[in-house]
Amino acid sequence: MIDVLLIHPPVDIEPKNVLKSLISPYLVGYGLLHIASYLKMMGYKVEVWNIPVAYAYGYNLEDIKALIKYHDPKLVGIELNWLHFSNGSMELVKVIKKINPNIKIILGGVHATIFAEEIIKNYPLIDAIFIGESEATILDYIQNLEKGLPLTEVPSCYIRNNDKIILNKNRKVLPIDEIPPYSLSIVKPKQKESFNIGTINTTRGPCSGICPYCIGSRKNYPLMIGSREKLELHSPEWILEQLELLIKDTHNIAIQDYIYCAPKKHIMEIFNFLKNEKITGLIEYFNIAGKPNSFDKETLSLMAKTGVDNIDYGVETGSNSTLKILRRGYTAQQAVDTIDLTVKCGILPKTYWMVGLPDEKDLSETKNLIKQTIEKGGFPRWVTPLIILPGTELFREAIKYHISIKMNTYNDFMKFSTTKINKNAWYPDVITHTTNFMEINDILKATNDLKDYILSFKEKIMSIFQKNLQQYFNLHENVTSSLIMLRMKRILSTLKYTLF
Ligand code: B12
Ligand code: SF4
Repeated sequence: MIDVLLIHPPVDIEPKNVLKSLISPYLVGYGLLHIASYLKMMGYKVEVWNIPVAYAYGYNLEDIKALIKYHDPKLVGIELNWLHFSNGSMELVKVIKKINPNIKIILGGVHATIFAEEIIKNYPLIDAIFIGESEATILDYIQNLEKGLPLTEVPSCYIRNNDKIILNKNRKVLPIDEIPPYSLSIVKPKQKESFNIGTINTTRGPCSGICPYCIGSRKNYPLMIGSREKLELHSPEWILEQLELLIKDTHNIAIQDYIYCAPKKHIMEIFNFLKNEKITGLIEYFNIAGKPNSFDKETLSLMAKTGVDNIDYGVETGSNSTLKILRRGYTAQQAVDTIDLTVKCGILPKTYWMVGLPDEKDLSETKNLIKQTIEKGGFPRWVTPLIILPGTELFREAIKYHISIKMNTYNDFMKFSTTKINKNAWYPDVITHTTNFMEINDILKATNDLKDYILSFKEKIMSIFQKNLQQYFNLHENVTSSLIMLRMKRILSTLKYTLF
């Protein structure tokens, strides 16, 4: 018997549908893994299961039921962090309660947080939904459960108490460096290294930016998540400890949180520290998220010397007026300059683009910027329709932004879970809104049109990339030319068929 079973759920309870998921289902959120590490550190017996990977390895639903019966946990925590897991999570709840109605089932993660009240009201088998960060609060829940103390005293969560639903609005989070780093080896079944990216969580709390569509903006975060007052950063020592744990299982490392919004001084401190430790020689792929204009020459050069070999830049659009409406804090020209500088510093810049943005009439300015960034060595990675989540400023003030919201409820968003992938990349059911200039079909057409536009430069993108390779290899001795070319070709070959 174990104490806690933490589950990364399937998109669909039927194993045969695992390959048909609209958005890739295999990745476990590190939030769940930090919770697992913390509970283990506090002496609890914990298992983490990745059901989509189990399905891909040939497990069936009966195997999953057998697993639950065998472990007979007191508590099951289901990760509902991303919108495409909503259907599978709810199905899984039914399966578990049928095996043993006494097992407590709790949910948490960003998507569960956004729709917490609606979910707990409509799904009576769920015992509690946790809001925002949950290491400290889950510990309270288990301890109260064991001691027979009232669960309604657990902070930051909706609790079902007999027929009533109670929200305890108090907050409780751990001091940031007391959250233990996680190890990928905690997850079962074990994944092949090529699938494993060890993502380091360097920050918690709201970003300093105010992009109206982002749940992390300092305007949206307090209303939607609210776990911390301001952006907090892990210390360089903690980050090194996390990195050392991750490279036991993978040589692919990423930082995808709001580090790019942290003050330069902190970013420099972290990378200087890692560079001196020389650990980065063991890394083959080191990816980081960024926004145009967020890193200067000194920072980029230091990152490159520390092993960072590619940066994901959310450029989003080439329209200066839309960039202003979205309060992105850079112009189209600054985006070009950022790409140029990144290449010169020996890092590969990948660019991300969005469609369906407020006040965007046609995409000629975006096409123009895509072309300019390609010429400087930018590698277009993703084109995706904007998803407007309930609670964000764009959602709350839709009229001001000339937007008409089409998806409001948890059930509406379940379409991200039930829609199957198709060859034409045509998904009208998951477009969340229309704009003053674009209906649903226009957003889809424009997305596909941008992808075709990018692919018309395929040869040019690869030849510029090849030209820049020498500069790149000088700094990244672990990356071989065949590996990197394969990676880049794969990006271009999947661009057309991936939407989110
Ligand atoms: C880092 C990140 C990623 C990384 C994740 C790496 C990893 N292994 O986790 C990468 C780049 C891979 C990623 C991918 C995607 N992401 Co993302 N990501 C983020 C980001 C920017 C930061 C997360 C973070 O660092 N938070 C700090 C950590 C520690 O907190 P946390 O993850 O929320 O975990 C805490 C709580 O949520 C809770 N919790 C989590 N799980 C559980 C489980 C239980 C049982 C309980 C009780 C509690 C609990 O406790 C945790 C610890 O305190 C968030 C924005 C945000 N602010 O959340 C978007 C965000 C979560 N991502 C989002 C999206 C849409 C995606 C993608 C679908 C994008 C795409 N088109 O592919 C994919 C889906 C990934 C998948 N599974 O297939 C959306 C989710 C919106 C939604 N409602 O679903 C967000 C909110 C961004 C946004 N649009 O504003 N993402
Ligand atoms: S800068 Fe990035 S993280 Fe910050 S509010 Fe804007 S999109 Fe969100």
